[in-house]
Amino acid sequence: MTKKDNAKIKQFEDEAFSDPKGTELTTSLGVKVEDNQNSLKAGERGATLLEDFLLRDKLIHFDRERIPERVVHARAVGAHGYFEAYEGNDKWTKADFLTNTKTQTPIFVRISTVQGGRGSADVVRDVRGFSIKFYTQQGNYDLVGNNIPVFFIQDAIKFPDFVHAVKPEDHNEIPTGQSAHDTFWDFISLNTETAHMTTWVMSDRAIPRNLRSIQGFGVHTFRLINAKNEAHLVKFHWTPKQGVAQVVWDEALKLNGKDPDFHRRDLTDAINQGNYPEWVLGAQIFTEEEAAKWDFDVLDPTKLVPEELVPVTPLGKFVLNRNTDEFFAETEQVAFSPANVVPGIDFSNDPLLQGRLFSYTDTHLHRLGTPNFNQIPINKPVCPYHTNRRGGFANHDIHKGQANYEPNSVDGNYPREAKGNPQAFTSYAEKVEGSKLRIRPESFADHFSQATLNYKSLKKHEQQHIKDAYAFELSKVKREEIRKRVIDQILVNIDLDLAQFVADELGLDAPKKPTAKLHEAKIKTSEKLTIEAFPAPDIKQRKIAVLVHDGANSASVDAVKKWAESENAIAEVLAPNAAPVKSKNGKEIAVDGRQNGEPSVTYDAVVVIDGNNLDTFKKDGVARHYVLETYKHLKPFVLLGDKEALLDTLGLEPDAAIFTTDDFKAVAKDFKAAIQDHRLWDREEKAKAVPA
Ligand code: HDE
Repeated sequence: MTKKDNAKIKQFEDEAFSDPKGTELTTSLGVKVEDNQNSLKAGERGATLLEDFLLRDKLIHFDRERIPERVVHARAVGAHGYFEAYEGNDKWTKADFLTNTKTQTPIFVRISTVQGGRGSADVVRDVRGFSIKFYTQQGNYDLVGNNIPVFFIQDAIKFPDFVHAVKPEDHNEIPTGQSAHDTFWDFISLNTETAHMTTWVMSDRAIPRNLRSIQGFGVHTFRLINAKNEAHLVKFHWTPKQGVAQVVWDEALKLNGKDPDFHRRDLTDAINQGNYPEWVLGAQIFTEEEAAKWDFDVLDPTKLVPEELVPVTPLGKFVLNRNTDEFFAETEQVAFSPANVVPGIDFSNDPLLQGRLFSYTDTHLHRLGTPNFNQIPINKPVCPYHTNRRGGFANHDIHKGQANYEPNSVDGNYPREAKGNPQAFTSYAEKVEGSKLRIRPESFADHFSQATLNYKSLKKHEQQHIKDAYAFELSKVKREEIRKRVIDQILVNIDLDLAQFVADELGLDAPKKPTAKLHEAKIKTSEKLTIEAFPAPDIKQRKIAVLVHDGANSASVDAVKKWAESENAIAEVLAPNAAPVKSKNGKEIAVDGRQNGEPSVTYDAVVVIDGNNLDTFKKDGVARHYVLETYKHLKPFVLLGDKEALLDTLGLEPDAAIFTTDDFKAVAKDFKAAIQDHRLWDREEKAKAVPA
């Protein structure tokens, strides 16, 4: 797919789904509508006539506007972009989009939460789904992954039980978008294979700062096949060039009320702003022989391959550069499936993956209501396709020729099998033998060593957040026997200190030694599991709240705005109300929003402008809360002018992310570095003293 082809597709889309500007309203059949306000009545005050086809056309469609929401991953945001391959991938794969470095492959990405319904909030503690559809010249390839490298369960047959347990409870549909409830933890406590994944879901990975700063993982082991038909096993990773970042738990809780669309808005804004998010798609590539030597099974989706064993090979990069035009037509109707592969990529026998290969298509048949769902524009391949599939609801394709079967003689046996064509898909001839069994392999029996590996590999503050998250979630569990079972059967087998902390928080006892027979893992810590391994390279698209009152120094406002612009960041001036404020020299300062309406949790940093009377500030509870909350959430702020007095009033001590100065320029460099770091974790202990 060349840039020109890309442009052609866009032009075709634009023509087919034309812009409404300058057009008049019509019915679905194109009849112009003269009156869209009144239905057709028998007399001025009379009954509505059945004859009113304009009314019927409108209501009949409206009545059917919803389709079943996804049973999981219902809440999402979607965006378009492109993928570019790096050189040298033909060693591993013959997939055209991964080896042809001269083309850009169009992609569509959908990022989702798992538990909540379509209308739930964004910043819940949850896994993020991260699906990518590559519209390649060899057909559509879908990478349907998560932002966490492992999964809860080992076998697809357990998935409906797991999902029932995590979703809102059956009897009252509570809670929304949360795993902090009895049935989820009951399931966890009774299925020790979930231990590793729960350390990730209780970690900061599950409360991302934004969706531009999450990693993606294919989770399962897949295969890459090269032109010589040689196979390598792979684990896919995609790593954000923006770095990885989280919010603190109190921010997450507040964001869900103050801006439930926080993540969706952020992604859309960044793309509109031209700050296109980018990820490097890579893979850990290894052979069956290498994998056979490791002390875990690569077919077990509750295990990751530590990067100490196999580093990630970069394969290409992808960029998101276009927002959707219509949420339903694109983000809601897009149909991903791990079964959508192209020549050069194949599956492994991971029993979770094997079940997924069936489940997604089955879901689409239910949700989209027709086997023709691949003809919906967002799902349609961009390469030519020739099938003998005919009929079915909502068939859009009009086929030419007489033959709808193969082989045929009436149309010269076209479309015919692509026999011997290296572009055709052939399954990797993996040798299989064995008895038919419902069995879990012994090599899947170690449920704890990688849970411990993950926990031990994290920084102190990340470990503390995990402790706090287990304590928070379990404190919401009503049944004491479930709380106890999580401590006794899961936590003590991950880490004794973790178990003791959670037990203390819940007023329970923790066993003093592990209760399971533990497997001694060869690798004890891994460098790439901490978020700190993925720092941000800049402060592009970060949002800075600039607080002003009447009497503010307009020169300082200008200096902050100019600096933010030079960093590709966003400075927004917030005042007590939306009216412009008067600067100290009588100038009007334009205002972007109200301090009350644009809360601190939606910003990365704050600057309090000098010039306004300190007493005014002291009396303004909203502004003072703004600064206190910014402090509480470990974010940097600048207090211009004589604001050290304010620090005193607020009872805050100076630290490395608080800047007091008369001249913004003097602290701009250090302020930038603090914003780049996102949060000052060293402040966390002290910040506990500040009320939430
Ligand atoms: Fe999914 N999953 N899943 N899942 N999953 C769905 O498909 C399923 C699993 C993931 O943006 C559903 O179209 C089974 C792992 C994402 O549209 C459904 C099993 C991973 C998305 C389904 C799993 C995922 C889904 C619901 C265990 C990470 C959103 C609606 C065998 C690698 C896709 C739909 C999108 C969605 C089934 C486990 C990721 C029901 C049976 C592991 C990102 O078909």
